[in-house]
Formats: sequence, C-alpha cells, structure tokens
Amino acid sequence: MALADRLRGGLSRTREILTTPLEDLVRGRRPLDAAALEAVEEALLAADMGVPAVQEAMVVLEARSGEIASGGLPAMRSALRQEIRRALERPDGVEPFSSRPWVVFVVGVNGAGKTTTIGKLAAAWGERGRRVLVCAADTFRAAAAEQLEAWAERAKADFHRGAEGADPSAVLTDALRAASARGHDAVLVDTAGRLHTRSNLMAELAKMARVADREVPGAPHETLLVLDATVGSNGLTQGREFARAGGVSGLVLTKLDGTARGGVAVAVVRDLGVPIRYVGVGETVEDLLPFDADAFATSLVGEE
Ligand SMILES: Nc1nc2c(ncn2[C@@H]2O[C@H](COP(=O)(O)OP(=O)(O)OP(=O)(O)O)[C@@H](O)[C@H]2O)c(=O)[nH]1
Ligand SMILES: [Mg+2]
Repeated sequence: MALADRLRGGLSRTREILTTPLEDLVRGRRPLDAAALEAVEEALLAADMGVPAVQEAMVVLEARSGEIASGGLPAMRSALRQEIRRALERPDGVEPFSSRPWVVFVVGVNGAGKTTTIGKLAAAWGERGRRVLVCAADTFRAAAAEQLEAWAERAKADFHRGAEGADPSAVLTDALRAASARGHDAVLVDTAGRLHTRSNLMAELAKMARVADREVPGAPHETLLVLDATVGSNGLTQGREFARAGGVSGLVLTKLDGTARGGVAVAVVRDLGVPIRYVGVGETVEDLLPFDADAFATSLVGEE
C-alpha cells in the first residue's frame, strides 16, 4: 500500500469527525453563518486540536467566510488544510546519518509505543541498506529486552542488551563502543517507559545523554519522544516534562489508527515547538510513516 493510502487509512476516524459537519453544511446548503462556523469549531475541538490552535483557525475561517461560502466544500477544505499544515510545519534541521553512528534515543511514558517504533524504524532503515544496532537500555524488565530482540530479528538488525537490572548507561556505553567498532550506521536506543513525574528517572535520561556524548561526540543526535495519540491532549503534559528534562528533538505520534483525536498532532507541535518526525498507524512493521505536514493535513480534512 502506498504511504498516502496508509496515512489516509490511519487517520480515517479523525477525518470522519472533522469532515462530517463540513459535509452536512454542504448537503443542507446552509449558509456559512455563526451556527455553521460553530459546528466546524466543535469538530476541530473534538479532534483534539486544542483550544489555541482552534481559535487561530477560526479567526482565519471567519475572515475568509465570504470566499468559503461561495466556494463551498472545496473552499472550506482548502482553508482548513492550509491552517492545519501551517500549524504542523516546523523546521527540523535534522539530517539522519550525517554522522556515524547516528544515535537516536527513544523516550516516553509506559506503553506509548517506543519499542514498536524502534522495530519499525530499524526495519525501514535496514531496507535502505543501513546497518542498525538496537540497544535495550530498558533494563527494568527482562521481557522488555526480549520484546526488542524479537523486533530486531524481524528487522534483521543487530541487537545489544545488558544484564537485567544493569545500569542503562553502562549498557549504552557498551552498545556505542560495539557500534563504533563494527561500523554501524545507526544505534536505536530503547529506554524504559517512565512517568514524566518521576524525577530520578528523568535524571537517568540526562545521564544517558552525557554518556552517549562522551562515547560518540554529538550523540544523541536525535531524541524522539513517543506520544500515544489515543491519550489526546494529556500527551501535552507528558511532552512538556520530557522536553524540559532533556532535549527532545522530534516527536513520534503513535496509534493514530485507533483514535478520532488525530488533531492532537497540531496541539503537541504547537505546544512543544518540536516537529513530528514519524507517525504510527498500526502494529505491523510497515505502519510507521515519515511525517509530512501537507500529506497529514490533506488526510485529515480529505481531498477536494
Ligand atoms: N494500533 C497501534 N498500536 C500500536 C502502535 N504503536 C504501538 N502500538 C501498540 O502499543 C502497545 C505498546 O507498544 P510498545 O512498543 O510495547 O510500547 P513501549 O512504549 O515500548 O512500552 P513500555 O516499554 O512498556 O514503556 C503494543 O501493543 C503495540 O503493538 C500504533 O501505531 N498503532
Ligand atoms: Mg518498550
């Protein structure tokens, strides 16, 4: 399946929430009056775009209401799409593989989809000929390393783990030395899920970053914060704490396929000021898509 189709499929529930009021407007040939605009506003809020972004979008829609009323549904879709795209676009300045090994930390609360995302990413990079090492720095649970190992096998990536209960920074040190010695292009570091409120665990991430930089100057080159889209705007609070604790450079929004709250993408980017790098739209290895603001906005509001 093409990327665009997969994205469109993954966002179908959110798109339904967003576009039903638009379609009703057209079907009922209702004028674009205050009540109609309110229905659109409600839909944007229901999709979890967040109050500030929705207010901004409504200002634009109101200002363009004459043009939209005469242009019908296509004009409304196009105005909304522009607004959503604008809100999602952030310069990211990250150039994967611009140094070797390219070290990526994957962080987030329990169950957000970190391990799954690493498996998918390792597979995608491996397919493009990159030699990937995945590192199990989640040493709390033996099952965590085993889950990652299974993904590494599926992705045909190399795998590094330490003893259960080992210091994650020590495991990371070994992994980075191995990757440097063996010429890996990338190291994907799986970290234990942690509540953003646990300051000792957040400090541990900071320590891991120092250790990485000592072993591979400039590492981690990316720190990806994985957010579960189904929790909607609760992800904002988590995101802020992770961003504060240590240099989140990009976001991965997972489980978009299971939610009508895909508009939360707009809220998190706006709030955290960090670009989305990938989106998860399912549990299989192909279900991680590189983020594209234009394609995302189009999938949310539908084609003209
Ligand atoms: N539908 C769907 N499920 C997903 C997606 N990403 C992850 N999952 C599922 O979410 C669950 C948790 O994923 P994990 O990758 O284990 O999450 P984690 O962040 O590593 O969890 P901890 O290590 O326990 O903190 C698994 O059942 C995954 O299959 C996605 O994009 N869509
Ligand atoms: Mg995990």
